[in-house]
Amino acid sequence: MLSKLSEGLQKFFSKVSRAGVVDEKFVKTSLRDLQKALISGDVNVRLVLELTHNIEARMKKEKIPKGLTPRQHFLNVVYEELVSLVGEGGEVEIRPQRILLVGLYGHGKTTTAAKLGKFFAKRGLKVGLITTDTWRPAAYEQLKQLGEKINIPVYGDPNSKSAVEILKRGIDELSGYDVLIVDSAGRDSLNDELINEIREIKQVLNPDNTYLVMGADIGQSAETQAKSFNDAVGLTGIILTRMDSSAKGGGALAACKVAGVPVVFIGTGEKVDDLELFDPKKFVARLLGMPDLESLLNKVKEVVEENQELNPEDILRGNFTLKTFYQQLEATKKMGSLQKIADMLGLGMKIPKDVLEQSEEKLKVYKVIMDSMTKDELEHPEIINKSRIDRIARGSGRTPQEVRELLRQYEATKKMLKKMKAGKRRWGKGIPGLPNINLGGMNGL
Ligand SMILES: Nc1nc2c(ncn2[C@@H]2O[C@H](COP(=O)(O)OP(=O)(O)OP(=O)(O)O)[C@@H](O)[C@H]2O)c(=O)[nH]1
Ligand SMILES: [Mg+2]
Repeated sequence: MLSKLSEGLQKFFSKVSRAGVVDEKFVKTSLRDLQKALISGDVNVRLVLELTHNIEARMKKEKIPKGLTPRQHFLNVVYEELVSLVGEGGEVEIRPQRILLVGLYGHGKTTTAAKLGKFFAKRGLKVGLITTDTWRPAAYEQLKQLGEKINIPVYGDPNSKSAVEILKRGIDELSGYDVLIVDSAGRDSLNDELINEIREIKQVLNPDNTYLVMGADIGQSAETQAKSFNDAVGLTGIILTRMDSSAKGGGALAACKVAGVPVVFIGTGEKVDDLELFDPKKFVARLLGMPDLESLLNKVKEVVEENQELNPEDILRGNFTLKTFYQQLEATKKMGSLQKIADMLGLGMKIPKDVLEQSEEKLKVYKVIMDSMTKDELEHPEIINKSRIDRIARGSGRTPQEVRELLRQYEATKKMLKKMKAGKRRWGKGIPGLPNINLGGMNGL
């Protein structure tokens, strides 16, 4: 979906991830890439400038939250601003209701009527479809066929010329149904004839929701179209179709936000299942190629809150014991798979599967070994001699070599921290609250 915009955004994110220093100058120059990506997605230039201005202002004004690196803070701000650019999403209630679909020719009303029907039917509601389209030849036939595919009754009358008459009869015919979805006729433009027809339909139907069905390929012109339909007939939401095949979806979404009408669903293909509730956070995260971004950000926050003593600065200043190392591993585990963390940090790297498995396996082994250590040993690893190694190995059911390897890893990490303390390495890519652990070639995580 929106592959070009997505590509541009991902390029921007990976550039940020690779940057040595994320300072004011870097923020300014890298935002130019973000602007290019958005403009190529037909996002209105004024909105793009506003967005990047907001990001710059927030970077200047806001203090970096405890536990986040400047890079993570920057990515987070960009993510939040992108979410707000594409809108707020709408509310869809799963309850009996009447829905009217309106829109211009060929934007996807009929297809969407069937998709919506399936959406509510899947959620246990009894759905009926009505077509009042007396303009398009074979409009009834088209919806009828779709209805048969999804087992939903369709009312229409190809011989009648009166939308309102058909509608009245349809409502009678489908009186026991929970959800009625009305597919109305389109026109080339929003002319008086169409406005009057929709108003008459609304009077008879008294819909709970009136959705404008609009193809995402109109990009930023969605603003005018949404505004004029809203002014003329009143809308409760927008369904943006063809998000799968248009490069301008980003622009269309931002335009709907400006028009002040929420996008409630997006159409993502020609099939009856290709309809999604529009969730701006999920949408942006997916555009960025990081579907779990939101939940990971939350988890990182939780972990940072729970592990105040794991604040990098404190660790740099104070004691890095095996106990701290152990807490690190626990925190890492809580955050989920290493690949997810790498994705979240925008490292843009694919961790080879064998390394990944080995590393996660290793984490488990280390944890088991440390569970067999005494408090004293965890706090003062230097007291662990050969006989203690043997005892720990026996207690944990692991080999003395593995215990030694853990101690070596701990020593290596400790050394690295010392170096960082001496300012030889910049603190940059660490997981919030977690010093870099050397995990079988995964330095830098
Ligand atoms: N790729 C893609 N195609 C879609 C989507 N929604 C609708 N279409 C296609 O768009 C074309 C027009 O769809 P219709 O549902 O007939 O549009 P309409 O608004 O009812 O058209 P009129 O009745 O002429 O006003 C069809 O070929 C659909 O398959 C979508 O989300 N993605
Ligand atoms: Mg139609």
